[in-house]
Amino acid sequence: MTETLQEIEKKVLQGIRLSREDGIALYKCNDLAWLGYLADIVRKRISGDYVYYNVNRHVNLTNICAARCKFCAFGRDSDSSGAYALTKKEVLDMIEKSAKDPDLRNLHIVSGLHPDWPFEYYVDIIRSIKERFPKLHLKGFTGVEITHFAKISGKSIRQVLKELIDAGIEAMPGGGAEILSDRVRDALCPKKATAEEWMEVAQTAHELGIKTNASMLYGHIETIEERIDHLIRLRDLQDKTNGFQTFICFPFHPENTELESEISRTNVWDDLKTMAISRLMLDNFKNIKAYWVMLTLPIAQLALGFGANDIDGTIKEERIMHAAGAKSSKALTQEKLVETIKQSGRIAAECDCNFNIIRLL
Ligand code: V47
Repeated sequence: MTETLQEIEKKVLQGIRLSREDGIALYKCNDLAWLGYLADIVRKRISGDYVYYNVNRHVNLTNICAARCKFCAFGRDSDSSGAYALTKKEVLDMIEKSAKDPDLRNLHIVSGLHPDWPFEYYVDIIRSIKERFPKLHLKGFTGVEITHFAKISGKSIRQVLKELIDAGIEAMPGGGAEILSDRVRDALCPKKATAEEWMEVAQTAHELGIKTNASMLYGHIETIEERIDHLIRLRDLQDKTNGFQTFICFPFHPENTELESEISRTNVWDDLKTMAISRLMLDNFKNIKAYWVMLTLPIAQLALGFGANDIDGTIKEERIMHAAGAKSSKALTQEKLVETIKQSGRIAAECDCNFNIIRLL
């Protein structure tokens, strides 16, 4: 092992924060077992032996999207085949069906940036869901959607967030962060929130008392340095606000995207390395998610040994990653999730969208 890596190991064992150079050195290291060993030490120290999961349903209100990011296979123009936009009745009926399952607790609401819907439509939908299903916890709208709502309504980000919180939003998902670099965003997703805007939404939400998630979409045109800078930017904001709940790595899935002919799916080595390095760099995040939808269940289970302590939820019907060729199933039973966690020797902790524990298994 090189001297640099030995120094990094010492720092980790002593609980000393890793630098940008350390992060880059970790990416250059191919001793995957060692990376997992270090990440697992930090995982145990920060979050113990619980692995969080939730019984949830994904709600994607529309796939019609004004941004049309190059990495996305879900978004459509309004006149393209497969485009859809749900009415309030359709949304409520869909949730009604899912809510027949008495264990359903959380809704995860992420959608395209519909070019014609007014902000009031979203507020009305959230208020109506909360009125009809008061026991469901609502995690909704990425920083990109919030920025879009501010633009179409002429309101400030703070005002948009206040209205959504007042309507029933209790936490926010981590999507839309992609890579927090203007170079990458200008090339892949120039029509949506800039890195600065995404960060402003997260900070404002935290100031208003709402917890949010954070993510990183990797394995496309970004450099290793940009991945590490992304993690450090999130870590810096977390130092200020402590408002991030969990961090999710999204390995880029190229199928049916504009990048399909140029870029292939990340390999499992990169996925596990990125999981471990995220755990090591984000020393002020309590939770790191192994999103089984993207990783597939066996690799998500393995990632529990590489720093992860959150495995997401039952989902019911996943659309965004499956549009891009995800090979996992579109839903899981609670039993399967619990079994997957327990096989790793850890304790399954069912939680709501704010990581409040509902029960331990
Ligand atoms: O912002 C889109 C990613 C995100 C692709 O907070 C892709 O717990 C890989 O926010 N390959 C939206 N990734 C989904 C999202 C989410 C999902 C699950 C859990 C949570 C959470 C949040 O999906 C987008 C983008 O980063 N994405 N297309 C793709 N082809």
